[in-house]
Amino acid sequence: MLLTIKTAVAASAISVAAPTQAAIVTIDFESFSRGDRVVAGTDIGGGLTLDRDIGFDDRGFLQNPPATQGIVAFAPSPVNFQGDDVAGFFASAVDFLQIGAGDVNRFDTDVITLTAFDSNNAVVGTSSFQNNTGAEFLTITGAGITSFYLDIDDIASGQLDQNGSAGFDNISFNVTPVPVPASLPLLGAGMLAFGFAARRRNKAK
Ligand SMILES: [Ca+2]
Ligand SMILES: [Ca+2]
Ligand SMILES: [Ca+2]
Ligand SMILES: [Ca+2]
Repeated sequence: MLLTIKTAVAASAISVAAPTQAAIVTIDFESFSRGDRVVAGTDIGGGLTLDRDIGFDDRGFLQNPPATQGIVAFAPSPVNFQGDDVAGFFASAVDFLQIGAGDVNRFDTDVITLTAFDSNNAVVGTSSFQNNTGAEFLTITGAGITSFYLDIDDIASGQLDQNGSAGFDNISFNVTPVPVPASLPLLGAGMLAFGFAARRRNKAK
């Protein structure tokens, strides 16, 4: 009997430890051209969709390598053609998110904040910068990220302008390995408890 229990525990432990592949996805938009449009809700790579249409530019206004380079995406709005806020949604949770955002190292001062949320819309992490020198990388690490909001603002005439102007590029994320079904570790724990109970019964005899 005890042997059977041990075998079951060992089998479930092997299943838990089975290697699962992390999948790093990087989106640099180089397959697009200026003038292209991607409509809201399209999978732009790795199961990432955005809440609004995006356009692309390669004329340098939005480029500050390495954070943004080559073809750079932006979310045009009626107020600000050259890039406003954008939200993203992941088909599967990620535990690492990095986005390059900003524009060329002149013109205005940009205030850019990336916030990552879990499936309950709780904040997993934030990353932000303010500068007039160019695009930077925003990076968030944390389990269970299923969406993000990239808030792009400008400081114009000393006032924070909610209608920012900046692009985004080089989105990287790590799709969290699919966890082993919860029933397996639970089964193992259950078997262990059963085993202890059996041993206690044997001792009592
Ligand atoms: Ca690019
Ligand atoms: Ca700027
Ligand atoms: Ca904004
Ligand atoms: Ca700007």
